Amino acid sequence: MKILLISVNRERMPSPVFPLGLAYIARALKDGGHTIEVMDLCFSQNVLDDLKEATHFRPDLIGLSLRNLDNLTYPTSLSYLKEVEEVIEVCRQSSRSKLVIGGSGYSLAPKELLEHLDIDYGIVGEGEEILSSLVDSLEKKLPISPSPYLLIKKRPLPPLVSGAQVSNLSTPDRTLFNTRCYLEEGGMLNLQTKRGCPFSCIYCTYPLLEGKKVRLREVDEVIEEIRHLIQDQGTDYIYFVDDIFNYPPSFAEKLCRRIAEEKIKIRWSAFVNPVFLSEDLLKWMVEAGCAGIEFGTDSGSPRMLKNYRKSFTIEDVAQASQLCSKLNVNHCHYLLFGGPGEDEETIEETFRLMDQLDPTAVIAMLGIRIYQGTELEQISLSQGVIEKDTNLMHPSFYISPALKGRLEDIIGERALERRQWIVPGLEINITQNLMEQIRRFRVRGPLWELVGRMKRARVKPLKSEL
Ligand code: B12
Ligand code: SF4
Repeated sequence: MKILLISVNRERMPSPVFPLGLAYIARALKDGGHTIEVMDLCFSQNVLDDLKEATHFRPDLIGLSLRNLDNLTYPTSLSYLKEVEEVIEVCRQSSRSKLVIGGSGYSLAPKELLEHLDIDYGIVGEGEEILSSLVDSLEKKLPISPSPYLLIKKRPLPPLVSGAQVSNLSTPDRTLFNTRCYLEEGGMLNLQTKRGCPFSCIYCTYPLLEGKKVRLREVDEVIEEIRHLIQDQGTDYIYFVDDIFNYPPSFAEKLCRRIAEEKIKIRWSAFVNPVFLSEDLLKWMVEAGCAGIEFGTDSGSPRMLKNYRKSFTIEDVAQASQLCSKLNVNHCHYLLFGGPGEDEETIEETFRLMDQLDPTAVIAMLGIRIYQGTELEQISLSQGVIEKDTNLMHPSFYISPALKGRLEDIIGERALERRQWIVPGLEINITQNLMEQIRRFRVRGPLWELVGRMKRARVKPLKSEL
């Protein structure tokens, strides 16, 4: 079968992100003997013309990958749905093929999106196996095998709890993509060593998307993929997209030892959970090229960590952050302000902890995006923040009633007094223009590392003219 795969994501903040999910889909379909073409819209100068040209391939099926629904940023929330609607419109005008949609953005509100976008098929969660089976049925003109993760237009929709999970993790196929653009304009390529997260933070979608059971790849395969990225794609920096890079810690250590022992020259960064970061593991990570660590810390208040059901304590955060400072590893704490129970006192505790730890950077998000199937959705319903029929494919944010109307001012004022704080929603130390200017200097890695350098050079925090 001839299949056109389209990555609709054009977001360039905080950097353009290689569509790894679609590269996995490409691998599965190619392995099934199908002919694939890819249209990645991220760097397209003229989306309509490029899409029309792509359909000259006369595909039998068009697969759309929807990574992001919106930018998760309050109060400057931006939904990408309009862009998706335009892409679908052009596909319909220039081709008669059926449309199938998948991706993390799609999987977070699948029924609503299937209806809203009027698409033929939707696949929830990991698409490799279900899409391959759908394509086989369509090609052989056989009845489509039912699956709880496959939504079909005008058919009764199955009840959904979480997304599909594949039984075997394979290797993505990046050959049909322009990886160089991502390396040059995004400063890195990406790689996945495992899927799944066993924890239950109240707002988080990751266990819904990837499941609660951690599925590990073979270390040999990951090493081979890293070598391929270096030798064939010219990569010198990667981002491990795993929900938690250092869980289980034994796997992370095994992988880092191999990278170090085989003297593979690569720099990388990843999401890290503070509770599983021992000094030994961090030393191996540094030996293996770790250049930056991102902690999903959320808060510096013990009460808020409990409310969010985090798997670690303030002491774990302090210990892990101090370890990074001791071993000179750039590290950044991601914070969420305004969750259930947040008040001025818990905010104060968080600023105090960050001042004490003095990390390379702090990234603060205001409000928490509410998603279907999370505990935060239940809390929001019970507190009347959303209604039973609120359509969560559009962004809705939870903001603690104690801070309504004041959160932006409280955080903005304090963040501006601190050099290493980045607040995307208030455009403090981050704007698209600034990021793109910096990338012109071929900077590698996440740009928060640069804020740390600015801090050392004593540059004042930047606030854009809003
Ligand atoms: C790593 C990560 C990042 C890193 C990326 C670094 C890098 N260079 O890769 C960073 C921190 C930079 C980042 C930034 C952002 N991210 Co992010 N990120 C993730 C994360 C944890 C993993 C993404 C990933 O690579 N997964 C691995 C691949 C293999 O999986 P996948 O893409 O889902 O693909 C599978 C399926 O979705 C499906 N599939 C995919 N395409 C298709 C197509 C078809 C046809 C089918 C059938 C199936 C299918 O099959 C694939 C293979 O199994 C996810 C959460 C998660 N656990 O998924 C959030 C996530 C994707 N991010 C999200 C968002 C919003 C963002 C930002 C907008 C946030 C911000 N304001 O900065 C930016 C956008 C960046 C950009 N330019 O697009 C949201 C998207 C949903 C939403 N709310 O809109 C997610 C889901 C997190 C969340 N809150 O729920 N992100
Ligand atoms: S925030 Fe991190 S630890 Fe918590 S559920 Fe999400 S991925 Fe897992």
